[in-house]
Amino acid sequence: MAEVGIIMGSISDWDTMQEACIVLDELAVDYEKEIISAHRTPEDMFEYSETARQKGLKVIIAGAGGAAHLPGMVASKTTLPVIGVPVESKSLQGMDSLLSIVQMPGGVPVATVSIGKAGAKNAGLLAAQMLGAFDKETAGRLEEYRSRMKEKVGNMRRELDE
Ligand code: RP5
Repeated sequence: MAEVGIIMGSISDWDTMQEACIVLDELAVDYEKEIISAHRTPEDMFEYSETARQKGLKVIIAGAGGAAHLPGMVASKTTLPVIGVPVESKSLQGMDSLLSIVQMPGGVPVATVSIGKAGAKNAGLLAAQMLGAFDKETAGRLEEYRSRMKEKVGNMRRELDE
């Protein structure tokens, strides 16, 4: 059963948002993904947020670009943690998305990650870490993930010395 819900405003966000899916696959965390637009399908957005908990979701990752109101609006209708991914926009390189997502007024938090693919990857990792706070198996897989990163640095050092 999916524990992480990944939503995005458009198919054009998928290139970015798939980074969250890739890392969740690596960590064997079940997730679901859907396109839900705050301004084009607002009813679906509210339905998704209002039913997320009863479906068994524990964390929502929401990615959007431009006037990126999806993460904040989803957060307004659920007390599940919401992680917002600012998608890089063409006109303002994602600064618009970042500021739209990060500048939530006090009261309804959205945990905002960095712009673009690195942000989406970190959103996946952060969601797994939230689950890992209550689940030893996920926590163990996160430790292994960190060990693999450490090994890669070892490889870089050997490459540098060659
Ligand atoms: C937002 O508008 C989406 O999240 C996307 O980042 C942006 C552009 O959408 P498209 O015009 O590519 O569908 O709602």
